[in-house]
Amino acid sequence: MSKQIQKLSEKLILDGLKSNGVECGVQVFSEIDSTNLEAKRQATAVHNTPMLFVADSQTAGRGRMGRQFYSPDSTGLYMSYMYTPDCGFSDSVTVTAAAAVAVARAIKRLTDLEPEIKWVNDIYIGGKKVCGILTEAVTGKDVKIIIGIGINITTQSFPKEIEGIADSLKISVDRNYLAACIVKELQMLISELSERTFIEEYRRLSCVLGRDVTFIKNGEERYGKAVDIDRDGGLVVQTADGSITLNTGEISLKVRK
Ligand code: BT5
Repeated sequence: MSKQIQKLSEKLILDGLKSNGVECGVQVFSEIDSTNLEAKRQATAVHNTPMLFVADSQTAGRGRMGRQFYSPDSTGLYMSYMYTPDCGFSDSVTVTAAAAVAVARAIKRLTDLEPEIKWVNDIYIGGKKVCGILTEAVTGKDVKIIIGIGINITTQSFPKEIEGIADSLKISVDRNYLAACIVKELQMLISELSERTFIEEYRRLSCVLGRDVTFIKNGEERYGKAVDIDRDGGLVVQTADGSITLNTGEISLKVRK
C-alpha cells in the first residue's frame, strides 16, 4: 500500500466540491495552530458561503474538554467546516452525531474500509480511533457552528500515550476529494437535521450499542449497558439504578471488553 499522500490544494478541493454540486469557500494552510481556532477568528468576517479551513498540520490541534488532537504534518486531514445555522442552535451532540455519519459515509465512498462510530464523536476502524470530531458554536450577533474533523490517514507513529488506541486509514486516499465528499455529506445531513434522517444510520454504525460501558458524569464513574441512541443522538444507558441518557458531549465513555 502506498504511503504517499496527495498535497492539499484549494483548487482541487474546490473542484471536488463543484463536482459534488456543493458551494463552500475554502482556505488551505500548511501549518496552523488549529483549524477550529482559525474558523473562530473568522467567524465575524463576511463570508457569503459556508467555509472550510483545512491544514496540513496543526501545532495546537484541539479535542474536547481541553484535550489535544495529535496533528502531524502531511499524514492526516485536519479540517473545520463553518456554517450559519438556519434556526439558532441544534444541540451540539446532534450536530456531532450527524457529522460522524457524514465522515463514515465519505470514508466508505472512497475506500473499502468499514468505519464504526464510538459515541459520540469518534470514528473507529478495527477497534482503534482514526478520527475525532469537535463541534463548537460561536454565539452573539453572528451565530456560527464549527465542525472540526481530524482524520489520521497515513500516520504511522503516534505519541506513546495514544499508540495503543490510535490508528490511521493506512491508505493514501485523495485528501482533497475526501474533504470535498465530507462537506457534501455534511451539507446534506445538516439540511435535514430537524428530521433526524441520520439517526438510524448512526445506530447501525455504532460500536457502542449493546456493549457494557463506563462513563464519568459529574466526576463520578458509573457503569451500565448502552441500549439505544435517541433521536437527538443521546446515548441511553441502562444502569443498576435505571435508565439514563447521556447527551452532553462532556462525558468520557469507555467501552468495556
Ligand atoms: C476529539 O476529542 O477527538 C476531537 C478531535 C478534533 C480534531 C479536529 S482536527 C481539525 C479541528 N481543529 C482542531 O483543533 N480540532 C479539530 P476527544 O474526544 O476529546 O479526544 C481527544 C483524545 O483523543 C486525546 O486525549 C487522545 O487520547 C486521543 N487522540 C489525540 N490525538 C489523536 C489522534 N491523532 N488520533 C487518535 N486519537 C487521538
